Amino acid sequence: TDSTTVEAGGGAIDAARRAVTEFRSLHGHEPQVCWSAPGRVNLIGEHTDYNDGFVLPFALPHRTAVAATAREDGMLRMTTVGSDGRPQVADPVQVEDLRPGSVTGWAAYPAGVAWVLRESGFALTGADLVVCGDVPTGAGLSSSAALECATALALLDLAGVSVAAGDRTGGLRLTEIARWAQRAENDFVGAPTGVLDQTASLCCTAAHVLFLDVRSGEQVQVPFDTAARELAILVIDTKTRHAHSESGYGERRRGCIEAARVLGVDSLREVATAELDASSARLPAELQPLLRHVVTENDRVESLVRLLDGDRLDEIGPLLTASHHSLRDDYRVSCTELDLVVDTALAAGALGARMTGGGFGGSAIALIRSAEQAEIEKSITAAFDERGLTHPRFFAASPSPGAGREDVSLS
Ligand code: GAF
Repeated sequence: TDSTTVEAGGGAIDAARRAVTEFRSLHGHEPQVCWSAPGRVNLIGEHTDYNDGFVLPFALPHRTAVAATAREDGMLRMTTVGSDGRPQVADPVQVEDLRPGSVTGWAAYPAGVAWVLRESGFALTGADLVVCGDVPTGAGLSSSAALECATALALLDLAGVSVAAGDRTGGLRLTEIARWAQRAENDFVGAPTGVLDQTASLCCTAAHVLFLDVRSGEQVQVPFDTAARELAILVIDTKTRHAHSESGYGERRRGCIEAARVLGVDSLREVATAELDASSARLPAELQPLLRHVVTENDRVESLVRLLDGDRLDEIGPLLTASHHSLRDDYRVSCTELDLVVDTALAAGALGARMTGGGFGGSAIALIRSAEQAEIEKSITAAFDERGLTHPRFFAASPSPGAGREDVSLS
């Protein structure tokens, strides 16, 4: 089998056109609204979001679109249509009957969003939703956040909340919507994730990475133009997801909460670099590496932003690699496949490489010279071959627009 190079995502128009077309053929009429939202990669700042720290994601060109029409009977009907064209219809459910755990599988994400919005006081009268998209699933590229965010925006639009592109949305800030989408994932689906993925999906803009300070909510759009330097971010999906990924994530998160408790701070974000050694000495041995990762990772995000501000994008590679080593050795959320991608990419000429997202499988990114993309992909595929591992999937990604409303007449 050959290594797979997937096309960069078809983008907003493709996902939306498919969702609108499928909606029409399933329901026999036009949808009232269609919204789409992207997946993301995180350039740096991993496992810092739930420690109130810094993250630096950008949106992928791959998107999930939700075409929707309001219903009057309180019923939520959800259908997803995969690239094979086959619709998967979830069991219809009354919005007022939604409870955490009452919907499972892919439909738990849109149902969870409907539940949160209703709990937050929005009058939802039911809806027909049709979901289409091309964000790779199970690859650590935030397909769930894309689905949550597109659903939230579509349901709010149907509820008459004016939601426009940009940061102010008829009194609703995108950051507020991100918190609801996160709550859907935390409390309805039951995954204890931070707010990185939802904020990225909603607030990222084309040609920028998004600096987010989770504690203050401050956001800065930082220009990130790899093409101008003949560089690229190569995304490598290892197509693996280790069974303990969810329990491992929860354990790390609980470890950070415990470390903050012992140190008497609200979050590990409060520990300054200069206090690292003294603070570490007050922790039990097993919590010390967690603290070290969080403090040094926040530092790396700030250093990387300083390099970008100074127009020194070609110098960020070592920070990416240092982040990977910290996640591998201190935070211990990497795995054989991710380490193999990173080591092989670096040996083949990448300027820097790291796992991205939660870890325990999923995807890595590498900063590469564009001209070397094919060679680097070949080396990684050969390394996987040698170990009898499934071939990874590759694509080069540049920062793409965040969530937005689609024209339903476009198809
Ligand atoms: C996952 C989570 F969803 C994010 O909130 C974040 O914690 C990330 O892992 C690690 O940085 O994507």
